[in-house]
Amino acid sequence: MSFKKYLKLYVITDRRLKPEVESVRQALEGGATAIQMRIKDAPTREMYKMGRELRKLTREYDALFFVDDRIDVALAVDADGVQLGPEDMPIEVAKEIAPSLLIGASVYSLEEALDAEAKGADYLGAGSVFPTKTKSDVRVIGLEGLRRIVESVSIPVVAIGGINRENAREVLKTGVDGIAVISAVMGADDVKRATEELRKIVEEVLG
Ligand code: TZP
Ligand code: MG
Repeated sequence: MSFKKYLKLYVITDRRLKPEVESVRQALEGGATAIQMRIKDAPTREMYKMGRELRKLTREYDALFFVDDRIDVALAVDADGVQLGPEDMPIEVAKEIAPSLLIGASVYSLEEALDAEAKGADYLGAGSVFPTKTKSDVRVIGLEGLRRIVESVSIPVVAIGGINRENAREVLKTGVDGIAVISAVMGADDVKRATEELRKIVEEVLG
């Protein structure tokens, strides 16, 4: 699957930590292979405008671009894909509406992972691997929970939740295709450098 190699360092925006455009540029400079625009509670027009800018930037750096939750915004800005959780548009409906988009499913258990794969998800965002302050009320599945998911599905898996440069190696060794991070990159003083460090670890383990 040709998009798989772009999942290895998947960086997600968080405007509570950094404004999107400059932080995404720095993450791309540092070697992010995919960017997800994650904005909760902003007017649709604002998301659309930001999505257009980030789409342009990700093209310049040959990175994939995903939009969280919003299939309409993903389509409007010509994103590569959309990330859908259990409360978002059902995967099978999203595939019908937007056959051109990659569908990433956010899953928090083995059961949800198998269900998302059966419904046609193109890849999984599986977590939360470790406790995280970034998203409230997430279930922590641990490295074992993650490993079970990786072993049970045949679509690519990106690990998410509490991943940083201290624990990235052990996460990558579970057999995932990539790691997704918010605070390890967006919470760093130097976004480019934090991304570079993670990319180095990813290259060491995944090649
Ligand atoms: N989904 C599961 S955990 C999480 C999301 C969006 C938050 C990840 O953020 P961080 O800062 O990398 O732990
Ligand atoms: Mg969602």
